[in-house]
This record gives sequence, C-alpha cells and structure tokens, in this order.
Amino acid sequence: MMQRSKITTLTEFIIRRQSEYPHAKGALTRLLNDIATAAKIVNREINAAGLVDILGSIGSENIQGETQKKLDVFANETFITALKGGGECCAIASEENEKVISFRDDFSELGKYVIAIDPLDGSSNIDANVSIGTIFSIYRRVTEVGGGTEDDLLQPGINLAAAGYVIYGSSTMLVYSTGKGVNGFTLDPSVGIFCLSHPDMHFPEKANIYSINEGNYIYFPEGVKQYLKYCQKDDPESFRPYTSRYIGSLVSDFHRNLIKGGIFLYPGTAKKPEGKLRLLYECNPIAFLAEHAGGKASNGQKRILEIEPKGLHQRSPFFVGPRWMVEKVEGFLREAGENN
Ligand code: AHM
Ligand code: MG
Repeated sequence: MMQRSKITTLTEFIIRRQSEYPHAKGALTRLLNDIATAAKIVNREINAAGLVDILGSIGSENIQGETQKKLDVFANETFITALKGGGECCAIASEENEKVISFRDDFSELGKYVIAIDPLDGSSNIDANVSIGTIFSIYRRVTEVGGGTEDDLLQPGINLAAAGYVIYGSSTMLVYSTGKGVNGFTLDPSVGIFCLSHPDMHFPEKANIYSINEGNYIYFPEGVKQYLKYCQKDDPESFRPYTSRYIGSLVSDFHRNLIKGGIFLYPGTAKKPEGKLRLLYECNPIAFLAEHAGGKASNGQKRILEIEPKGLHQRSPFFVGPRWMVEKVEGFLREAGENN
C-alpha cells in the first residue's frame, strides 16, 4: 500500500509556532483559524459559482465606485462574521466598506487585533472562472479599550503582526507569515483541512517574468517604459527577453511570481499618480510576504512598509518581487528623475 508522508495541518503548524513565543496566549492562532474557516466557506461558494445564483453584479457600488459582485459581498460578510464571532479582532477595514467596522460588544472589545482585508481581490475575473484571492493584514491595536478605531488601522506595514492571502485557484491555498518565514497550505477538499504544502517560501534565484497591465503603457512614467524595454531586450546571460505574464488578479500574479520568479508592477500613471492598488489591504500584506520571502516591495522610491497611511483606502504605486528586480526598476525611475 502507498505510504502517505506525515501531514502537517495549518492548525498544528500555528500552534507549534505559537509555542516558540513564551508569552503568546494563542490569540493570533485563533485569529488565523477564523480566517481559514471563512476562507473555506468562501471557497465552497466560489466552487459552486455557475451552479448557484452567485455570479454577476449586485447592482451597487463600493466606496471606490467599483461595481460590487455578489461574491464580493458574500466574501465580505463571511469574513466579517467569522472575525466578529472569533472575539480576537476588535475592528476591520475592508475594501467593501467606507469606514472602519468597529466591534463594540463585550466579547470583541477585548480583542487585541485589527484586520485590514480585501475579501475578494480580482473580482472582475470572477465571472470568467479566473483565480481570485483574499488578502489580509493583521495589526495589534494601539488603542487600549472599546471597539477598534481608525487609529488602530492607520499603521505602517512595519507594524504588521501577520499578513497573508488565500488564492482560490486550481487548488485553494492559504499563504501567511507572522514574520518568521512564509508558509503555504493547500486545502484538501476531501477533508476541508489546509495542509502544509509549501514550507519556507522564497523567490527563486532565477527570475524572468514581468507582470504589468501593458495596455496602460502610454500613461506609464518614463522610467517604467524604459524598464519594460530592458525586460524585452535580447540578453540570454540575464535570461532576457523576460516572459510577460499578467492575470489581472494581484494574488494570482504575485503567487505565480513568488513560485516561478518574477516582478509585479502597478505604477502610478499620468491619470492616476497613485496607481490603483490600496496600501492597507493590498500592497502592505503582499509587501510583508515578499520581504519575508527574500524579496522587496517599493512604491518606486520608498519601501512600501514604511509609508505612513493617511486614509483607509489610500492607493500606492506598487513594485514587488525579487530584491534585484525591484531595485532595477527603482534605478530606471531614478535615472528618469521620477518618483514613481
Ligand atoms: P479589485 O480589488 O477591485 O479586484 O482590483 C484589484 C485588482 C488586482 O487584483 C489586480 O492586480 C488589479 O486590480 C488589476 O487591475 P487592472 O485591471 O487595471 O490591470
Ligand atoms: Mg482588491
């Protein structure tokens, strides 16, 4: 009979990690478990999309003026419910809600953490059955009592306690870091358990993918245009020309680049100097993971994790990938005398 190697479940893994922190009381462990539970529920719904009435728009817009999909709303409600019920989180900032959702009941007010979340990122891809994701940032609260506030959430990424994403792809994975390595867990759908499948993830040394929405080329800063020309030049020694891969779903693009080696770029443009991606719940968590996987994340000039956020839905240009690739783009931007 075929022997199965020992499986490490997500719960086992985080409990083991927790024991490395003598003062930990298990709150972060429970919080990550709440996220994993919500992710499984969202995953179930995504898998049934097409069979049940969950595809398409709901007829409303979120705070960013984007059409809300039914699955956007479902995912948002699912994560909020799971986090509120768990009692470890006293506030949430979500892409789908204008203001902070503060939990003011006796139970959640005691929660030590706040969460910034994009419950379903890449949702324009939902109807076409393309991989989408959930992205989350976990901070320790800075206020002492009561429901969490905006002050708890407007913290720079260097203060992150943990961050991660769930990718709903050909298989469903949860990838997270508490600052000690990046680890990936694949959902075994037959038993509904996330199992360690990608321990200690790092960008590979050889990287030759670039990911950008090149349809916006004419609006890009000169430095980015120059970098793209560099990527397309013939130079076998440096693996050029690079391969272009763009899904239009940050989690999927980043995940592929982390595994196969590549850089993701979403620059500011003449029309949108701050770019598209949101600092708190898209750039910061991905930047945190990238750094702990040996990479780098920048707004073209400055480390993403050091940006002091001023608003919940603040945007930032975003360049993330292996350190040397991000530094190359920064060099082109500097030479062109551009900030992003
Ligand atoms: P969303 O949060 O509304 O889904 O938008 C974010 C998504 C990212 O996943 C992706 O990287 C980006 O938008 C793609 O944008 P574009 O279509 O402009 O290339
Ligand atoms: Mg998003």
